[in-house]
Amino acid sequence: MRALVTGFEPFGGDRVNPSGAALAHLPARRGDLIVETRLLPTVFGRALAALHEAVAATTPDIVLGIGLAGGRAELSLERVAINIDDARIADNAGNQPIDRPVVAGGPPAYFATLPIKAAVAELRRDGLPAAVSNSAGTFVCNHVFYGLMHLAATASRPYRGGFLHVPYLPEEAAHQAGAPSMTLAQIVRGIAIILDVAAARTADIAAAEGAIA
Ligand code: PCA
Repeated sequence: MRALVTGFEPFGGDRVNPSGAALAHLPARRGDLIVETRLLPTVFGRALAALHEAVAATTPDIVLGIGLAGGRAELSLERVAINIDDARIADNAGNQPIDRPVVAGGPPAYFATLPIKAAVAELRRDGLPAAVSNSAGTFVCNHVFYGLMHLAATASRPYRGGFLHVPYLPEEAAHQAGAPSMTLAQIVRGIAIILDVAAARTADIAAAEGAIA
């Protein structure tokens, strides 16, 4: 089984993006799961093009997008991706789309198909603050989340998809009074736990469907 995990470049004046920084620390393999990683540009359109390329190259069973949500205190498993680009700030190429669809003619929304409740329970059991979130925003993260779910729904080779928003690293929060933070080691541990839960559930479903022996 293969997982594709994506993170983002820094944006909005931050020096580091924990979602991108975490990628280098993920193991290439966890049990039977092969873990592929890709850093995406924080740019509308280009991020999705890079995601499509990565999915074609890695043929994943699981796709987990990851991004920074500065100000959040918990690892946030996103429940829903919406078909809207509505940027409060410019992306890294100066684009600032307002009220535009991610995919013209696409459905209004997609739900994550990774086991988000089970993942949150496991993260909390491990002592990591975690929650289900009902909005991934309307910036590049939601754009990629919607795009990855749309691709899963329309591609010839479907996969289970989801999105994780992570808090600031302490070194970034140190410059934002009152902002909560989480260490890179905790974020990396959290991602590994989410992948374990997703892989176990995906294997159960595949076995039940007779897709694998
Ligand atoms: N967070 C932004 C985009 C890139 C990232 O890491 C977001 O939440 O949309």
